[in-house]
Amino acid sequence: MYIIYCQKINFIDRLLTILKSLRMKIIPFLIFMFLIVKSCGQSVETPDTVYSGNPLFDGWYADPASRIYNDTFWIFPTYSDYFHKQVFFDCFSSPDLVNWTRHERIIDTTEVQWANSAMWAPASVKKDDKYYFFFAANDIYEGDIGGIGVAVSDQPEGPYKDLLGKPLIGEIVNGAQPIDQYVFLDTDGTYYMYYGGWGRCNVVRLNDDFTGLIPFEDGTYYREVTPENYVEGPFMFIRDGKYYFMWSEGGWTGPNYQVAYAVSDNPFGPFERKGVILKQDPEVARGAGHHSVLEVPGKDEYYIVYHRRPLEETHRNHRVVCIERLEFDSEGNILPVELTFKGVPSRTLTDR
Ligand code: FUB
Repeated sequence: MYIIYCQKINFIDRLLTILKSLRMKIIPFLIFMFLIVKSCGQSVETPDTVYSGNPLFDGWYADPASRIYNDTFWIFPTYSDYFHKQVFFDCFSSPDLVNWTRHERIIDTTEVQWANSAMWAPASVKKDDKYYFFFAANDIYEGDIGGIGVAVSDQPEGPYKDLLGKPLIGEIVNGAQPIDQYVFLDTDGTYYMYYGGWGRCNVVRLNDDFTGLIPFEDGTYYREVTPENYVEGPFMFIRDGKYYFMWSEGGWTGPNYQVAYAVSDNPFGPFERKGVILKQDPEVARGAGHHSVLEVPGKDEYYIVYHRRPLEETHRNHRVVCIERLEFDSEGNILPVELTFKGVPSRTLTDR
């Protein structure tokens, strides 16, 4: 009897010790996981995770410029219809990449006197508490009026006022159609604008209030930086001190539109093409291209926002705006992006 009693006590003792040691391990582990999740600002993906879905919002939109302003995600796209109907811009905001609010007609051709149609491919920049909205208009050819314009507002959702009453760039230089501008802030505080269609890309330096250009050291205003296979839609960002230059190639009305990139140690290149990272998936969508990259400040967390053509659509302007994660390998190469219908997990910025 006494032996059985002792064995029981022993067993309970051992059980308690095991439970104690488990608690010692589990609690720090749970705290560690909690901190990881918190530092990422996003929830761990579980069966309950809410995803953005793709497309991100209803309507035919393309060429999405994406930004983070005041802990909110913003997308400024082209309204994708016949050129003569492209006489305004809407934009979209979201606190979490899932719920999007449409802000209608943030600027239109009644405000921009020199624009009559084909208002395309915005770029957005916040500077000194003002929001600048760069756009192209009129799909110009040699001798036409139009090109790249700039407008300003006190808030991201406008309304925007035409800053100049005329285009900022209204001529064709180095064979580049003045469209598809991207405004890039370099680490030394210089604002560069990359732009160009028709397979040619220029970079210019913007002056302080974005009312004009300033020359480079050699006195020239335009520098051609066209990489191999470039068509349009340039984009630039810096990661780990490297300049990632990206662009769209192929024809925007067709299935083979795609995004490629190059890396350099400076904003002027040379930009040697590294390869394609975004393209059609016959199971999901065609013509994936004209993107922008969203970087969550202070995190190594990137998203690619782009447009694509639903498989069942044949209309050349039927393009929709989508999002995916943009990821890198250990050497800094961008990994090929998978087109999805589920998009990315909900993510707020207030708990960054
Ligand atoms: O949306 C009009 C044009 O289509 C853009 O300027 C090009 O980049 C292409 O996406």
